[in-house]
Formats: sequence, structure tokens, C-alpha cells
Amino acid sequence: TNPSFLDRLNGGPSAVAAWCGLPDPTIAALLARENFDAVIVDMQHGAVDFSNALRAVPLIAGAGKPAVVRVPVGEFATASRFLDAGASGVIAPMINTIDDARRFASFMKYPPIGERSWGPHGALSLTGMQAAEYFPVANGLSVALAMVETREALNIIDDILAVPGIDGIFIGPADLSIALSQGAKVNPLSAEVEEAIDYALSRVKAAGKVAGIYAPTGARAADMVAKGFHLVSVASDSAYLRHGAQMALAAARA
Ligand code: 3PY
Ligand code: MG
Repeated sequence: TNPSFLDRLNGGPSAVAAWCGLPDPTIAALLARENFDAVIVDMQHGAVDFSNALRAVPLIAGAGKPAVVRVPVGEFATASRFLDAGASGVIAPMINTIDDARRFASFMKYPPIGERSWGPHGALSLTGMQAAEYFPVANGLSVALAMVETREALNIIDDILAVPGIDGIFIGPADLSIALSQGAKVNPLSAEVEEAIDYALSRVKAAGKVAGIYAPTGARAADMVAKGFHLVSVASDSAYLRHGAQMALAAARA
């Protein structure tokens, strides 16, 4: 049987994930069949609505890959619904206060850690587990990643990491660059963002939790793997499509 996504993140080499923002779930299904370690469906900035994202989950899991969903800002109840559908993890954007982190964790974990409500129909079907089998392991099967992408979050990163039920953090370098420049620019490759990334990574490692980050290109993803991130998402489905089209066209017109 497959190790849980959390065990894979903690014990394996860095997981490199596809990032999907296009609405049709067949795109996530197609990428899940490529050699990615996980597929992330983005409901914050992607064009994916709830029912299409929900449909992507069993298609990704059916390819043997963990399905991870980034929910819109503050939509913690939606996080529970994706766990019910069988998602292996949820990324929650803009976790800027301890209260944000606590509320996110409460929707991700069953008591005694949180207050997730019972109804994991898709999760039971995808794992083949009975309710009595799933319940005691469920909190370990649902990876909660809080996004650190503001100055406030960076300032309280140790407190966010200490919230029971928060399994790790996921860095948003673009928003972080806006925040660290006081709104002057977006530059996820700036020196101040690099410094913040190294600081955040060291705090996550000190807490023994999972560190994830978004990387806009393959080369940048390789740098983040080299730094020791557990989870690195690379570019996005629309970028894969555009680059593939550009390469094919360039070859056709050469
Ligand atoms: C950011 O860079 O701000 C993200 O949220 C990654 O998409
Ligand atoms: Mg962001």
C-alpha cells in the first residue's frame, strides 16, 4: 500500500507537484499521469469551480497521486469538503494570524485536534477503508498546509507552526514579494524574498514540520528542491500548455 502523503513528504525526496488552474478536471487527470509526485488544484487564483475541482480529486487519486487543493482565502469549510472527497492535502492561502491557523486546522482535523465533521464518502471509496478504519488515521491522511505570504505571517511563523493540526507551511513568493516591498513590486526572485524563504524554511525545519513552496519555473523548482523543501510546485497547467505550444510551433516553423 502507498505511504500516506505526509509520510512521503517527510521521508522521501522532495515531492514535485503539478499546479492546475484550468477548469476542466481532465487536465488534472492528464498531468497526474505524468511523472509528478502530486497534483495541486488551485481554487484561489485558478478558474476551477467547486464541482470541477471535486471531480479532479478521484481522477488524480486514480492515477496513484496525492490530490491537493488550494482553497480560496478563508474558505475553511471548503477544505473539509475536499477531504471528504478524498483529497490528501489542502493549502490555505493568506494565513496571517494564529486564529486563521487555528480555524483552518479545526476544519482539517477530527477531534480531539479539530472539529472536522463526519462524512468522508469519497475518502472511504478511494482508500477502500471502512469508517472505523479511516477515522483513527484520518488526521494523518489530511495534510494541512498554511500559506505564509505576508509580513504578519512571517513574524508569527513559529506560532503558526505550533498550532496543533497545522502540518506545515507553503510559501507564496509572489505575495511575499509584494508584502516585503510594501506594495512597490512583485518579484518572487528578489533578494529580500530569498532571505525570507531561507528564514521560513529554517523555522519549519526547526519545528519538524513540512515546508512547501510555489516555483514559477522548473529551474526555480530545482533550486527549491536543493534548499530542502519537502513539496515544490512547478509552474502551472497554462504555462505547460503555452510552452508546449511555443516549442511545437518553433519546431514547425524552423
Ligand atoms: C504566491 O506566490 O503568492 C502564491 O500564492 C503562489 O501561487
Ligand atoms: Mg499568493
